[in-house]
Amino acid sequence: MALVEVKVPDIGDFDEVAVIELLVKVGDTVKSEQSLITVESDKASMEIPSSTAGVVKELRVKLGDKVKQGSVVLMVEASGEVAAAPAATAAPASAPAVATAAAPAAAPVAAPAASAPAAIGPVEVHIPDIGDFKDVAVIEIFVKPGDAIKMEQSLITVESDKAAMEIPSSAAGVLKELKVKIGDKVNIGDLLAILEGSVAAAPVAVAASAPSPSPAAASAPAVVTATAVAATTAPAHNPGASTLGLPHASPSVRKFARELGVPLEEVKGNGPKGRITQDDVQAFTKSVMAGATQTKAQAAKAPAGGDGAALGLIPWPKVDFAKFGPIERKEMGRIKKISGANLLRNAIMIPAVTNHDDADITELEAFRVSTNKENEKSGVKVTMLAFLIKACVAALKKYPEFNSSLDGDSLVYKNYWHIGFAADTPNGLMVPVIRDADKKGILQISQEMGELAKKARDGKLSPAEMTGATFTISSLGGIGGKYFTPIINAPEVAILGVCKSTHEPVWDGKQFVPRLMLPLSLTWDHRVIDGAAAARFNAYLGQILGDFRRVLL
Ligand code: CAO
Repeated sequence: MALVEVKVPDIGDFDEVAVIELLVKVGDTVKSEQSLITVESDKASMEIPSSTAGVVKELRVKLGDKVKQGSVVLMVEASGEVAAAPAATAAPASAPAVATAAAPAAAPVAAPAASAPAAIGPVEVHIPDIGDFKDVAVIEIFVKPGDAIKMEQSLITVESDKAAMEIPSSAAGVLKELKVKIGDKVNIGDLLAILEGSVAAAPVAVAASAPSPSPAAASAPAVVTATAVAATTAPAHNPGASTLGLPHASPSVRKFARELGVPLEEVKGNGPKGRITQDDVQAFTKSVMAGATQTKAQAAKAPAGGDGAALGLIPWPKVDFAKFGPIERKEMGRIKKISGANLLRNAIMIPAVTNHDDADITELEAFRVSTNKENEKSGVKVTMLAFLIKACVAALKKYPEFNSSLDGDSLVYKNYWHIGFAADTPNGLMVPVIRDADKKGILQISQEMGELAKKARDGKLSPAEMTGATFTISSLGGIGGKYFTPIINAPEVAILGVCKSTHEPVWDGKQFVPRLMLPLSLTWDHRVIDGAAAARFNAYLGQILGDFRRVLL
């Protein structure tokens, strides 16, 4: 198979355009017409397609290189398939395939009618010669009626499937009317805008070639054609910054973002000189889907206090409480606001189910009381929660999906067991984390819990002490209650709620006997965990709490 040079085709009057993206690497199999690199001038970026199918053997350009028509882009071991257009010319290496079509004509086009240099009054701006483009879509509009438009100022962006380009105004004035809207398909000569109130500063060449307006035509709008994108007077484009607030991305990335509904202007570019790549768009989408990022549109739809508009719900009731009696208004604390937002997201986004069960802790409580008596002098008090943490670690090891997290379509199983516990503090709910609870004994866990709970109440927990939990326990055992439905602490997939143990009559096969029963409420994410697994988890937890020796098995 022959090695074929793939060259930059005819890209219009562009000279020395920069390579800003490499879309293939050595070893890749490319199809004919597949985009190989993206190049960019000061006003347009375009993808250079391959005129040959085959395997990439060598890349002859790198990021930042300047290329022009005829520059060798890469070497392909050709498989025989040749682009349709180039095949006709039998010049596979440098055929002007799509890139030629993508290349906007640089030269101003003669105006079809008068364009006097000093014409004052309405001025029509038309779509210039934009190469072989036909029916290109308007994808961005930068101006609105009433805007003062400068000569060369970009009015709109049009895009084909391979290139995007800005169409600048060839006249200065106030925009009276814009004749296109997003999604419109435009062609050379289409009326783009009407300006008025200023001098129609059409390119001299155009004006000079235009016939003098006849007296009859004097009051009619002067007609100029916008210069094409490669106007030499246009300010140099800084790829690191956005153009007129436009995000810096190639046409294919823009198209990709548009298909996903991603607002490109909110995506941080990690490509060369801050360019937004397809990976950036994907990462942004992932982050939004995971709830870690909110788009501006989402934020606007969900005002503080969450009126449910984003969910299509009826508005939150607005009540003048003072009408019914005296009131006092207090701003919610910072922690309550933060935890509130998290709880709301978790409650809405997680298909959560709660299983309730009871564990017989008669013997365990007796053991705990005697241990505390023995250890009275140590100052460390063993609480039921410490046993619960240890028991949960054993259950999490037996049922690892409870110790996992969802990441897109994948489940991340964690081989560490960091257990968070909800702590009630004067400032609101906090969740300190006991790290590596599997490696710690009950006494150490009790001691750490005491220290962390105190730090939480004193508002001294560090972020590191509140992150990384794989499972959380919320114990209301010291307060009361029977069962409740705790909200999962995302990205965890389950949480155990514990209430106050009480003596209850339990049938032992012959008679009812008083046993100390601990109410357990396990909430789990139904996307990850099935009801049967949850029931098994609770049952196993109950067995361990009933006889802690099972942990050793
Ligand atoms: N059943 C019966 N008694 C229990 C019990 C249970 N499940 N759990 C604890 N107790 C008892 C303890 O033995 C202790 O009694 P003594 O003082 O007689 O020994 C008493 O209740 C107080 O315990 P505690 O609450 O101080 O200690 P703890 O280890 O159980 O809990 C902590 C520590 C930090 C979790 C707890 O103080 C706390 O903040 N709990 C609230 C958690 C919360 O707000 N959850 C809701 C989250 S959702 O909004």
